[in-house]
Amino acid sequence: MAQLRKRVLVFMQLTILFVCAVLNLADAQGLKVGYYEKTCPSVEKIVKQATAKFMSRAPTLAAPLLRMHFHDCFVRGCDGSILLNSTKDNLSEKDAPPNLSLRGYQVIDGVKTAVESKCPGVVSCADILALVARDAVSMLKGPVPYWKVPLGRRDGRVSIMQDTFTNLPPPFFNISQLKSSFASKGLNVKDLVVLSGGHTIGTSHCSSFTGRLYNFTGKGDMDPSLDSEYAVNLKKKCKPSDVNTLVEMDPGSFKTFDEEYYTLVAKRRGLFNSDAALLDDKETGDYVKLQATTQGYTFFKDFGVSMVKMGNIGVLTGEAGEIRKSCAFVNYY
Ligand code: HEM
Ligand SMILES: *[C@@H]1O[C@H](CO)[C@@H](O)[C@H](O)[C@H]1NC(C)=O
Ligand SMILES: *[C@@H]1O[C@H](CO)[C@@H](O)[C@H](O)[C@H]1NC(C)=O
Ligand SMILES: *[C@@H]1O[C@H](CO)[C@@H](O)[C@H](O)[C@H]1NC(C)=O
Ligand SMILES: *[C@@H]1O[C@H](CO)[C@@H](O)[C@H](O)[C@H]1NC(C)=O
Ligand SMILES: CC(=O)N[C@H]1CO[C@H](CO)[C@@H](O)[C@@H]1O
Repeated sequence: MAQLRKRVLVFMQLTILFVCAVLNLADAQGLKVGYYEKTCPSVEKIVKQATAKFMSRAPTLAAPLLRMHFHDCFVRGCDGSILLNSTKDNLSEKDAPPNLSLRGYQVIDGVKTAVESKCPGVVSCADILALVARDAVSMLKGPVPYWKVPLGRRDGRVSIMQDTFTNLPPPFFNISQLKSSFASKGLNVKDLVVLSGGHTIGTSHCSSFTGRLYNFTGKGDMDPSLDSEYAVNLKKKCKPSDVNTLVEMDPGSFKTFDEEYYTLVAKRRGLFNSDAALLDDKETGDYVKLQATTQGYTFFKDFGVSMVKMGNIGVLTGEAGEIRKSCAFVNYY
């Protein structure tokens, strides 16, 4: 009897150890909601108020701010490296061609200043960017997704322009290239189709997709996977070598965070090859079709889940990195 009790006890201890190990693993990144509870309890309020000020003046900033967080996370992890300015020796991520349409750095700097005035040297720029991306989206008109942002990221000290070429998926990627790009960041096929839904807001330069309209295979042709009526409209807006014109990615509702993106992709009206490619895989294709209909609509909830996963990519925690004083520059010691 005593032996049985002992065995049960050992079993329970092992179980507890195992559960702790699993929890620990899940928490290995160390980010948590409310991370600044003791050190800067009002941080979320300050960020929200400061972001709201910018958003009330320029609501279209939500799209580039969301995209900025994506670009930060895919290059060297979510460490604020996208925010660093070039130095005399190094060109930084900011100055890479894929940044062409990134804007809103002044929002991050403004929010950082507001946070610093209350809690100097405590909150990282990487965390501020993650919060601003969420807040800017949640301030758009209409129903919007909302998610809790785990915090505790530290800022990196390195930003190299070339890193963007190898880490950011370009708009001409096909489905297998997209899947492996996301997999290399620890994101799965569902995250790919869900996060692509970010293209429900914002605008694109013609140059990101004119390859589909003119000379697609070098025979003066157009991408056959693009709806021809839509292609005619796009050709009216974008001449072959146009690099300046902006078009709405989700025409008619590019300011609204809705499921229209999936409706368009399902109708072969996705703007980039990477959008259209979502129809070339069973899992992503099924998801597109499901979100395009009202039954089974889970986009908002899914988006929050995948944003949290994206926000965990390669984060610096603990003693790694630093808390930048100014988001555009590493600290000077
Ligand atoms: C799946 C791979 C992706 C590719 C290939 C891609 C590519 C692009 C390209 C080429 C643009 C237009 C840039 C321009 O010409 O101005 C763009 C815009 C945008 N992307 Fe993506 N993207 C991807 C994933 C994402 C993700 C994960 C998000 C966020 C969750 C995102 C959010 C946005 C937003 C909001 C814009 C509009 C920006 C603006 O209005 O300035 N994209 N994307
Ligand atoms: C840092 O870069 C941003 C955006 O490229 C620019 O607007 C700003 O003036 C730069 N700051 C300094 C001090 O050079
Ligand atoms: C500058 O570039 C070098 C080599 O690419 C890199 O090792 C260094 O960390 C970079 N410095 C910054 C501040 O990004
Ligand atoms: C995607 O592109 C790569 C590289 O060009 C190619 O090897 C692969 O076969 C393509 N996959 C699909 C599904 O088209
Ligand atoms: C189309 O592409 C082919 C092959 O790259 C090139 O030889 C031709 O000049 C291009 N035509 C136009 C109109 O750009
Ligand atoms: C906002 C910003 O920093 N844009 C830069 C993007 O990169 C180009 C060079 O490719 C710079 O000229 C822009 O200033």
